[in-house]
Amino acid sequence: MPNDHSIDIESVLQEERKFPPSAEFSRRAHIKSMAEYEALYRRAAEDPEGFWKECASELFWFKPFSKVLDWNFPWVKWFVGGELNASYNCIDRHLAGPRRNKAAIIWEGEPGDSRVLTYQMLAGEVARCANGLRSLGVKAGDLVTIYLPMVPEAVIAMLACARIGATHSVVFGGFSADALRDRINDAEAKVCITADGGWRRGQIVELKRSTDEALKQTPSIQKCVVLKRCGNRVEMRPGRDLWWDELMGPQKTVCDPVSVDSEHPLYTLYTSGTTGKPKGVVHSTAGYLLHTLMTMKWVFDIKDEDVFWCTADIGWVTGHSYTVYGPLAAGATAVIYEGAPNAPENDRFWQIIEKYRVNIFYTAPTAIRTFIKWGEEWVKKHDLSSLRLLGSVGEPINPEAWMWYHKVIGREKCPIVDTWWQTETGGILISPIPGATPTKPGSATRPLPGIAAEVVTREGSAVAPNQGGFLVIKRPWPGMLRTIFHDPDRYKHQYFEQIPGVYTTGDGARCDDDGYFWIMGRVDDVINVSGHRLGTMEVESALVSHPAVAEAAAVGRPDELKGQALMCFVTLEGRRKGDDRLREELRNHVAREIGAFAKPDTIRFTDALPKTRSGKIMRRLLRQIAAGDQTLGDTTTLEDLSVLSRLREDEE
Ligand code: 7RM
Repeated sequence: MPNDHSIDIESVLQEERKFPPSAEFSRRAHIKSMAEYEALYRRAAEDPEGFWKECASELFWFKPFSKVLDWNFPWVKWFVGGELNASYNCIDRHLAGPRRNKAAIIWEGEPGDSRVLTYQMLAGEVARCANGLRSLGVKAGDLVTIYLPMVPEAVIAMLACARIGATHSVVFGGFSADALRDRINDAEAKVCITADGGWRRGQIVELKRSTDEALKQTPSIQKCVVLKRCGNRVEMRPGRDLWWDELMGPQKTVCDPVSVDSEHPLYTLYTSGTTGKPKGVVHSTAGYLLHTLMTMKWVFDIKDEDVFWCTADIGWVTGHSYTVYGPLAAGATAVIYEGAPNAPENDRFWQIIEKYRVNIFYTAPTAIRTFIKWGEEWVKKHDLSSLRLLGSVGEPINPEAWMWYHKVIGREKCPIVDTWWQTETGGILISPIPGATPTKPGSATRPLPGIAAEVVTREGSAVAPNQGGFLVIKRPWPGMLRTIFHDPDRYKHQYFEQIPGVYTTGDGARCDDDGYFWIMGRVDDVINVSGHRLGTMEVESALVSHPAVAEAAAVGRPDELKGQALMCFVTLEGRRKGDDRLREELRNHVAREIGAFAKPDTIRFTDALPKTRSGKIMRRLLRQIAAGDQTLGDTTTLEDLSVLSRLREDEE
């Protein structure tokens, strides 16, 4: 007898709209039709190793691999015995042809300064930096922490590490001294690269000051390289601190790339930590690079003439994969912007798109919801006609935000790729193929070729269409993480022992009759109301579909009667103020959209929600606030600490 508790999350929201790509887009796309996608998917499913072997010929190898896959559950090796260099693949191989003088990076500083680096120029800068690091004693296998603003030197430093076989650990420039210290110590980094400061909303973020604080307790650090960006006064400690310009300036502009093993750790990156202690996700060289390169073609349909802009910070995996490694491996032109979207005014992004005639724009739902709040007039001031493709990443994009993105930014002409992936997956796993897949607002649609995604019960058996469950990946893929730095047990336990035999993503999802995936939120965040297990996404989506609501977060609060009561934190559109009438209206609205059982017990209006630096709502903190906890655990990943105290002051 099928047991009821095999259904782990109920799905309660329906979305019927469907948007096929235009014939014009499909005709020019790398993948032109669903038939073509299906054939590729089938080919990869039937012969994964043959498929990935063929893909791997897109990389430049110093030594060919002898075996495609070595899968010793849960430990994986891809392209066994092969040797290559990531910086060679991202730079040198483009120098022999017409890409030599093409812009690799178009950089825009917040104050309005800008820089363009061609592939040739990038080659010289990376070589200089690689030689500079070498002169400090950095060699293959060493770890380098990079704590920089969004400046070209961040990319240069990453590629320079890759060039000499050092493993980089980028720490987001908005992190505090304590967060930086912990990450340096976990990585046991030898060198730290930072800047005097970075620009953010017209203010200087004093990075060197935080670094000094952090380096008081980091025994592994031998040298600290300091880039001059803002010109603010900094202290330089003799013997430890060196100016970037003085170190790199005199270096040679050529540097032989170190040939590393396919599995050599290219980088470690600490995850955003919405659930607690940060962990260092380790990525390989060959598999990771291949994954980012293939997805640039499949998902972003990248062409040589495109200007590609991913707005993510380099301190987030999205910046690693889709500002640095993916675009550069593909020989593309990537835009990098240093500052805030509202500096000096709310239209900065649209101004940048117009200025550089950006073709492909990739951002996060949290940003889109902010733009909606700011109003269309900021968009209307600019010519966005260069855009041909839009992307979203980081959270489920609720259908309301999707439609706004489609109409206002995409002028109903651009396909939207809602790309589902994680720090751990290295690159995109589930996403529309823009020239093929008819999109449905709110769905990341279908898995990419080679990705065996499925929705299953806690026991690991597939659930029926439209039933919620755990999103898992059943076969290894090249871009997957290889381990957690210094913590292989955690790698094994967290990802491979939750559900037997598969990679557990930690997300809840459902798959509809067309095989489209709908991400319902983190399974840790699932709310259990009177025996109904609800994903956060669907309740939040229902709230945001009300015209007064800009953003919402749903959490469970312990309740004697129901087990959990449904509590929702809501921010409103524009300057609207919340009152009891609106509160009632919103509760009824959710009941109408989902059902009476999902009617929120409490709605709390707030001017902001606690988010990670990459814009994810930290429901863990809201849950704790809802439960009246006084201690909130790790808050180092929180974007704006003051949000928390404001939320508490608001308590009724
Ligand atoms: C790239 C990134 C991963 C988590 C993931 C999801 C959520 C990301 C989407 C999404 C729904 C999406 N890495 N997530 N993309 N949920 N639709 N398109 O975000 O490690 O920082 O976060 O983010 O919960 O597990 S991450």
